[in-house]
Amino acid sequence: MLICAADTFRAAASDQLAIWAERTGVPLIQQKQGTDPAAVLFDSMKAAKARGSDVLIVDTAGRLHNKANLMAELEKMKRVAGREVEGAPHETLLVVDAVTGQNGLEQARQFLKVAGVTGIVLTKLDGTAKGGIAVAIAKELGLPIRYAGIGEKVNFSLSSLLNLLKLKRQTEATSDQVSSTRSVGMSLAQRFNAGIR
Ligand SMILES: Nc1nc2c(ncn2[C@@H]2O[C@H](COP(=O)(O)OP(=O)(O)OP(=O)(O)O)[C@@H](O)[C@H]2O)c(=O)[nH]1
Ligand SMILES: [Mg+2]
Repeated sequence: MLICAADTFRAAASDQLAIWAERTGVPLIQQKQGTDPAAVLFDSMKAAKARGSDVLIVDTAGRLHNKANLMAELEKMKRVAGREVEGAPHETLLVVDAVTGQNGLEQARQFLKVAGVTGIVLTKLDGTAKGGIAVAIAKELGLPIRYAGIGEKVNFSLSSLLNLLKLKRQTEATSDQVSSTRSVGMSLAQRFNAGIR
């Protein structure tokens, strides 16, 4: 697995991601602030191929759906990904904060159109907001809610994740043993359960 820090817009984005990469033991490809995100993506795809990584997770900068140039940047990234690896990006997730109001639906509609979003990540469910907008998006646009964020923790190292999965299979326990979906570990667990590599 490899992480690509393609949020080159916000000064701290790459540094924050580096902390999570370190905590989870996943290598990170980053470049200096202001670099074309499609260029970081290109390098990351080359690196993922060279290292034989099965999964490349790409973090992109948040943007307003009505900023045409920023939406075009996303389109470009999608093109670059598809040129380097057939069928990529295999999944494009839109992160929706649970406190997002009704305009989340319009945002999702635009991101679906431009970036071909395939699923929703609903964050901050540990707060008081219930994230009803994600249900509206899922219903109206037919997008699955793939992950839910309930606070920021790393639950697993890779080895403890594998142990957990073994344990889960033995006990046929349900996924409520796994409490945080924000961590890379949880994504792996879910992918494993779903039979996706
Ligand atoms: N309570 C809570 N806080 C969260 C959760 N996920 C993220 N946060 C916090 O929300 C803030 C924004 O998180 P980021 O990960 O920077 O959000 P982002 O979507 O990447 O933002 P941009 O890329 O700048 O658009 C940070 O202060 C995080 O610590 C969550 O599931 N629960
Ligand atoms: Mg971000």
